[in-house]
Amino acid sequence: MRDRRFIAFTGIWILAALVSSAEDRPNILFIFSDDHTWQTISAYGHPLSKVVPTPNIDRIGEEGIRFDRCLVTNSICAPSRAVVLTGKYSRLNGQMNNFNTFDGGQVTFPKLLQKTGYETAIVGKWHLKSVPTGFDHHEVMRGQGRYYNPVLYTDGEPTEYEGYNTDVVVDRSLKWLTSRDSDQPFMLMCQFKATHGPFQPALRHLGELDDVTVPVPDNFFDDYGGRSRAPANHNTSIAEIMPLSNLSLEYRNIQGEQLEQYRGHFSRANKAFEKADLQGEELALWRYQRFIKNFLLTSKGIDENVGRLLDYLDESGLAENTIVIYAADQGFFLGEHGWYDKRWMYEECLKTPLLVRWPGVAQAGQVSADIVSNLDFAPMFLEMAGASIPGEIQGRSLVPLLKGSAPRNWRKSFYYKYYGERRGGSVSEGYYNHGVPPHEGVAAERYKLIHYKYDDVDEWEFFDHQRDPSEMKSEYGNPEYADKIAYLKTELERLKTKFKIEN
Ligand SMILES: [Ca+2]
Repeated sequence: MRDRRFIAFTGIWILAALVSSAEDRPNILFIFSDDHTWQTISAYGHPLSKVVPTPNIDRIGEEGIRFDRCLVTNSICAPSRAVVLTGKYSRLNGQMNNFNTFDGGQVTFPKLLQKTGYETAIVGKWHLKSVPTGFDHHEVMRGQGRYYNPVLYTDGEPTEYEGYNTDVVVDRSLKWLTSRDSDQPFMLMCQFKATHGPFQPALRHLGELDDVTVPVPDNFFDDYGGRSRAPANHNTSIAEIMPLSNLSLEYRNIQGEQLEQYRGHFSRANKAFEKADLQGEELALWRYQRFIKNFLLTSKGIDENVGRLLDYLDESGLAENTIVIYAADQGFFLGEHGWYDKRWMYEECLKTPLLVRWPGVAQAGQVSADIVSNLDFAPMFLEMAGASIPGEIQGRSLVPLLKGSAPRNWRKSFYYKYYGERRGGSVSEGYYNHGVPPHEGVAAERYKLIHYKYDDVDEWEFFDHQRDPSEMKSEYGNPEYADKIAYLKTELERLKTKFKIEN
């Protein structure tokens, strides 16, 4: 009798524990932006971010942890999104460039979260061409989407929303959060088009920086000496290449009062420019100011909307049991080396912002200098949700780091590969999109080795970040570094074997 009572009691206790753990599992709000590089997020302390601070995004890190060296495996939009979803390198998930269509049949972390009892949703930018899989609800743009009056698709059905893209994405995210009727925990991916080019701020922010001169990076007028041939053959120059559409107008889908407001702002700017009759370096600097102001004000729209999401969590009582993650798909050049765009293995776009708040688990105010990656996001989400992590996932969960320290065997070196994009027929043989050729390399804590091997080029670069944080002079060939270079070459081969990167 006693035994039976004990068994019944134990059964009830186990059942209660299971129910309780299901209820206690944290919600996950993953806020993900596009090209919103760390230099513009004031938590990272870069001079550019002082012009337009981001107090709401900063708050996530202040109340949780800021990762100072989160590196992407392939610094470009669609591939980064595929790495986030799968926890695998581009070669293994098949999304090597922006032209592929993502194979939505493969294992992704949203699918695994669904299986473990999470309600999942994605709102905003998707950029992977195939229909999103693993989500109970999706409302996504096609391709890049547009900044003003965007169209979101659910199961192929379009709906146009009046307003500014970043505002609309949060309107729709809040709509989903407030109207959901479920006892399950949620995982919401709120994904902004901003700050992707053409850099277009909300109309309310136009003109806010007209009287400001934004600081110019020291290496804006880079001559590309002392490195391989690759950076000298770039096609991402703000001074010469950047299309005017990135600098000024896109009237599409703007009408009436909106159009007048937009046109008025840019015609004032254009008149000032025409009057000045600028040439050479002055013209380059004018183009830089025009670009950076639009970029920073587009960033401002993100920060305001992150504030709306955090306010909602506070007001609804969800904040205590909701993990908030802020990240971008990769970093971006903001005039360093004279460039805009990404793709290169240089630090500006190799590194992406990552801030995580997890009340009661991640102590507030932490800063991590460990090498982490977008490869680690999928296993991190799975561990947060109490789901098991499949062996095929190549990243490592960041949960131990969130709890205060990295495991002793945490990575000290990191493999990177950009595959290059050739647009069939539209450009001459040998031309790579934005002039960025295929390259791979290894980033370590202090040193970085890059290998450019394409067409008739076979060149290496080696940088010492302690002496040369801006990566202006390759030390490859400097005998002082011979042992470091040899070590990183060994690491390159070891990591390629480990991650099954055949070419
Ligand atoms: Ca991007």
